[in-house]
Amino acid sequence: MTVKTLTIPDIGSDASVEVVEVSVKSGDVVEQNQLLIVVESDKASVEIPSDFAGTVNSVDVAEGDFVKQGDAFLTLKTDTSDQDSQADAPTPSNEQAEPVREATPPTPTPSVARPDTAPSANTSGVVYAGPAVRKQARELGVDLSQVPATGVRNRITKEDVDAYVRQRLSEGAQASLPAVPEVDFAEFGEISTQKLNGVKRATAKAMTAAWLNIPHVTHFDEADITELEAFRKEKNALYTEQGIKFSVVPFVLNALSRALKEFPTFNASLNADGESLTLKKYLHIGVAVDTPKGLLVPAVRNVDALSIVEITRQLNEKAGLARDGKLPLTDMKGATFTLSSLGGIGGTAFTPIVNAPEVAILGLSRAVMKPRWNGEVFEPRLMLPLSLSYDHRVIDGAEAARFSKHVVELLQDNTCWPM
Ligand code: CAO
Repeated sequence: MTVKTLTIPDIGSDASVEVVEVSVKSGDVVEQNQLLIVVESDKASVEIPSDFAGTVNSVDVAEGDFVKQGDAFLTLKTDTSDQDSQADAPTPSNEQAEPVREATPPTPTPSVARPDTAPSANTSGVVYAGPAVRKQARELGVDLSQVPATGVRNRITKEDVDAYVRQRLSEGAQASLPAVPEVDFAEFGEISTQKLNGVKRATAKAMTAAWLNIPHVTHFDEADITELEAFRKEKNALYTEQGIKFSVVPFVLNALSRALKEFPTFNASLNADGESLTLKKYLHIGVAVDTPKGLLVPAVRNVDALSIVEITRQLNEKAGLARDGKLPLTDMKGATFTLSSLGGIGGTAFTPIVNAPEVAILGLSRAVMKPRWNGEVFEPRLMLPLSLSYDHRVIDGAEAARFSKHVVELLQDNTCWPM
């Protein structure tokens, strides 16, 4: 039995380097090539394995110490004679001392899965990983004992940590979103495939995010727009020569701008901490436009400062650009509330999805004549269906009912349209 003093080999640097990991303690039985300590310069980590098999007699460095080439760091009791050792031991070669990302690994304990088996979580409790990997794991909050190792002799590599994080994330996503069954439709008849264009893909992404993040409630209401309809027709006749034709939409935009001033939480966004709102003092209302490529939502800016004629002009211009595929991206940014009108097409009500990070959206369906009881008789009145979807984290049902009622009242008041 001889006691050998192990010294720091050539680590490619004359400067002192820090001991960042001591993997053995006095009394440990180590095998040849088993990792003893790891040192780290500002450029790389170097793992220093044992040149011999034996029992650790003393560890003469601790984490945080600084060492340089030639410094003694450990003594080892070994059966190998000096002669044998010269023949058997890997001389402190460049290969070992060379800075490595994942250098020569230690021999695994028998309970650790062999690298040629499928990677599985480490059940031995012994984790073999270099400091860079440990740092990465600390930053990502990863428990290295859970990471299946694929490195040489069961060392955990950076790629192993990445793969583990990816797997956990996908498991998490799957856990919160059960998969829809995949069906081979061709089994049941002829099919064809249609690729979704960019607009539809972007809409799908935004709608999924909004649907998953926002607890939606939709509040339904009706506005009696009989008087407004008469007013609109009258104005249409007056403005025909100027080439302007009003639909109900600009009137609703104006009514909304006034209602949003009264109810600022509808013109807000919930902050990422979920504990505060950003209230916007500007009123840019996005208007959903049906285009050949899909749904685009240009914003009509500062609606509160615009007349009905100006709103109509802006809306026509932006809807035209959207339909021609020429709407600048900037025109689709910055909306604080959205209006989606399906009134020109049909339907009695729908449940629009809030355009996050906005907190509410108003849907319009087709106005129809309905019999309304006036206290004495039924009267034919033109009723406009409103569908107000809102983020229930921000807006209470009663608040939504009040907001909706206020919009209805504004639409029924024909005295204050700024033409
Ligand atoms: N009730 C009855 N008639 C209505 C109406 C309503 N609520 N809204 C519009 N109309 C009438 C208009 O007066 C017009 O009639 P005329 O042809 O007799 O003049 C006709 O329907 C077509 O109107 P329009 O849709 O062309 O114009 P608009 O100003 O009402 O709407 C716009 C503009 C951009 C909102 C609309 O064209 C559009 O693209 N709507 C689709 C929005 C959409 O896809 N939403 C779904 C998004 S998912 O939430």
